[in-house]
Amino acid sequence: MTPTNTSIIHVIGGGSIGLLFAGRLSPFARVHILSRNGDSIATQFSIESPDGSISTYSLDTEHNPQAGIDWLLVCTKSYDAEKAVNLVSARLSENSRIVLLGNGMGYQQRIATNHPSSKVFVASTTEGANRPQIQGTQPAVTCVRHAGTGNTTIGALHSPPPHSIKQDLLALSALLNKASFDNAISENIVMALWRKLIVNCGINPFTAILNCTNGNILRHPFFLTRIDGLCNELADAAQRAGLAISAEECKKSVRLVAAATQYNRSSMLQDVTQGKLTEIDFINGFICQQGALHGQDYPINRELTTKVKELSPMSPAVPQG
Ligand code: KPL
Repeated sequence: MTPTNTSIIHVIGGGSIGLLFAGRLSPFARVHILSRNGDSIATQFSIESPDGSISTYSLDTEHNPQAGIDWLLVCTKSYDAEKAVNLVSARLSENSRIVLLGNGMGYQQRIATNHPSSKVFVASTTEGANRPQIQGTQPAVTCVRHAGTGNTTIGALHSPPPHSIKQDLLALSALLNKASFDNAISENIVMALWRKLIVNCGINPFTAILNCTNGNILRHPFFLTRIDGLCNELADAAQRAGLAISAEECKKSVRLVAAATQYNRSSMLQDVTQGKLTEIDFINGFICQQGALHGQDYPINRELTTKVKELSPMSPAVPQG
């Protein structure tokens, strides 16, 4: 069944990425946005494309807010994802597909374990979206800026995926194509998540600590004196998880993405400047947790985690395992 006409997509997490996906999917599927307490909310917002054109979207509340959920797109911050899925757990069944579209690692497997009867998918995206900081009177309609076109890798957390899950992945990919999201299906989404995690570990904390855009970290002594050691630690952690990647490859990916997104303010820098909790526990903090499982200390990841935590409000305790 394609998620186009008969299915409904519920998007939980109304941040920039959530609204970007909700808006762009809405001409091709029925889309509802769920609030932080799980209620369906009517939402009007506009999306400014990278070419400057603006599209406006108006999504209604759902008619039957108790009905089962077909597709749940979880676009919250990593530390809110488990809570968000739990909020609607009474509406989930063996027919539900949960798609986790967030940064970092650690929570995806816990959600799959805690919701064994639902099908759990992961979407790792490099689409860049933010809310423009507007001085003075705020506009009546929320505006999301689609800052940079990226690509989205999707995959299932079930290994090996049964036939029905492969069909779901094809359907999801077809829907993303319709909405012009460049995407690919990965047979090994966990390794794809690791690759994205390595990039986030090498960019996000530096931008937050140095208060600069992604490209500007590349010349900074704080970055230059740590990147080799950091990449040794990242390669070690990734290799222990089964990803054959060298420290040199980690460094190349970090440098490449930082240069390609040089004018971006990373999600972590945005969180720090807006006084929000960061996702550090699910990025460099996750690497430290992985090290602890193997009796391995990763001092540079530990230092970056500590420094970022000093910049943002207290993080809630992260469940281990
Ligand atoms: O994913 C990102 C983020 O900001 O979280 C990068 C790739 C670093 C782009 O800014």
